[in-house]
Amino acid sequence: MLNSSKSRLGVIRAEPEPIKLDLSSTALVIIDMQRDFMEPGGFGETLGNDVSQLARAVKPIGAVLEAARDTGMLVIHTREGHLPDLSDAPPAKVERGAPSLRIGDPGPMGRILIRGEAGHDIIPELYPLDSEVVIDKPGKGAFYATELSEVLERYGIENLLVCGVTTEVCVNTTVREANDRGYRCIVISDGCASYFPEFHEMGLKMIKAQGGIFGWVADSVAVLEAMRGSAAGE
Ligand code: C5J
Repeated sequence: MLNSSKSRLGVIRAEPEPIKLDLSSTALVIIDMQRDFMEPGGFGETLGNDVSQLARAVKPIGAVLEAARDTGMLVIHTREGHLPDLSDAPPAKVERGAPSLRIGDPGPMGRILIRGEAGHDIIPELYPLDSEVVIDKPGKGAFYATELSEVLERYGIENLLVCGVTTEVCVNTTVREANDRGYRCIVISDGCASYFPEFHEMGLKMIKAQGGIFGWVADSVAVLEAMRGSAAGE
């Protein structure tokens, strides 16, 4: 059940400074925790990446997801992918680079990055409940060509706890889109990961620099403290 009527204030120990939030108008947004990015044989690996780099984000996300479910917070999962006929996949994206398999090609988890295929689905550890929102997106940002804005407006959401993969690509793009739309974004540092640890670090720095030019950064422990504290009425 969603806790939307009563405000529930929480303070998150974040950088560049602590942020006080009404957790009843806050959603958890989990970006692209799909087999295609996380497992061998998927889109991420076709690009030459070491997918084991992303595993570290699963546990912290799982802990925040459990707290969100316990406290009735709106949970939104996103999935990057394309229609089977590739009508929403720009040729400039499909033709880019020299991957071992291109978007739409058959791979060990079905067609690469295609909706409905096994590889496109979310990993079992973080699988959405039927009651949770799943946004399918053709791009890196979760607002472009999706219904995300309408969903957030419908639930009266003003703040986003953002995590997922990869830090500098889909997490950063979504946070920038959200920031321009007026949302306060708190990025969960250990709930994000990149194939390139140095991009992860820089991706987080870019968000919190200049007084938090795109948002705030906090680890999962700080986020959980605020969520659990507010649930206990502190
Ligand atoms: C990428 C994503 N890296 N979810 N997608 O292509 O970050």
